[in-house]
Amino acid sequence: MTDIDSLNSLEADVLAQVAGASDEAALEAVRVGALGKKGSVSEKLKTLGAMSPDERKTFGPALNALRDRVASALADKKAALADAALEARLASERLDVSLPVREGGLETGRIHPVSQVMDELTAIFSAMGFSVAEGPDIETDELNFTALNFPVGHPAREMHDTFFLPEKADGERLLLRTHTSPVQVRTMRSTQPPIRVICPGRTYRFDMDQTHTPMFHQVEGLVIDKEAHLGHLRWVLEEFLKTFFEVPSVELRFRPSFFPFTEPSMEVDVRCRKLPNEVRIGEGDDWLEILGCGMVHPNVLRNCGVDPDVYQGFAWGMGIDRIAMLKYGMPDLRDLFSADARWLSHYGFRPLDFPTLAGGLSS
Ligand code: 2U9
Repeated sequence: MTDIDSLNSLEADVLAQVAGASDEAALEAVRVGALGKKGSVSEKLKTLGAMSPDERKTFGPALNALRDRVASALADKKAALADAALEARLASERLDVSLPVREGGLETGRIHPVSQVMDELTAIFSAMGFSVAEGPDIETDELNFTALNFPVGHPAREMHDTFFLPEKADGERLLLRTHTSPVQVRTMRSTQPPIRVICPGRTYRFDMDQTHTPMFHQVEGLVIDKEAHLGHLRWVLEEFLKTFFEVPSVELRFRPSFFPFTEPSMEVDVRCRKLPNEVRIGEGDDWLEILGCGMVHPNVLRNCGVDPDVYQGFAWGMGIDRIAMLKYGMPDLRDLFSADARWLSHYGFRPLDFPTLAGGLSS
């Protein structure tokens, strides 16, 4: 039996439940309990069908109004709960942006001098129009030796003290590259000249003493063009060494040498002053061997798909670890690879001080 009193008490009961709901889940339960399919208000609305027309005239509008008031109370409470939840989240996630920055990786982390020198090489040679190429540490005998004009069985292969990997099922023996030259071979085979490229990276030789580690870093450069000649090579090397060592001038001395991949081949000394604890480049009466270079051998050009009757080129190579030690005054090569955090915090570079020609390479 429906009467106005029972409707009033139903409404009071539901509104009290709405008011008492403490979170969105509880409020949803109240909504289902009142307005859901079998909710208390919905059940009342269903009784309208069985009423006489007179009763319906009274209770129809009363019930609909009740349902609307309950729905609007639910909506208001939902909005209030959402506001309260947001306020609570804002309060709990409050950040004081004026607090000093906590010391993190940028303060304590350091860039290894070898990485720094590689970044410096990239900055210097990019400004001269070179790009940087990389290749895998594990290479084929063909790319590391044969393409570079090392005849099979030639003693020069032995001189490289190569680390070979175990022989594969097909008899091929891969190796750890003994120089970055295979990268230039790959570049020549995939790129139309003119080519200007530097190839920095890790290299490996079975050698370990005061001045050799089994893994070391090299950078090699290659220029291939119709008229690339030794005059260009000399200019490139002088410009590089001046910029790298941050001195106004350098003097170079070219001595004849031999490499299978270049003809003629030369070793290059730079004028320096050898002091007890440092070597100063660009002054003094001493000479320091710093790199090797030459004109790319016609056999190498042919092996790399370049016509030696049309193109010629020059190449050079040097040890990155050695020039890093020279520039930054690190006395022992082995320290570079000892992973000593104290050594790195002393000799390392701040991560955001990226070397640029305009900003100063090492400042
Ligand atoms: C291709 C053609 C020519 C790269 C060159 C040298 C001379 C050289 C040594 C210096 C010190 C290696 O780290 S080290 O022991 N390198 O003297 N390297 S010319 O010539 C190339 C390379 C690739 C296709």
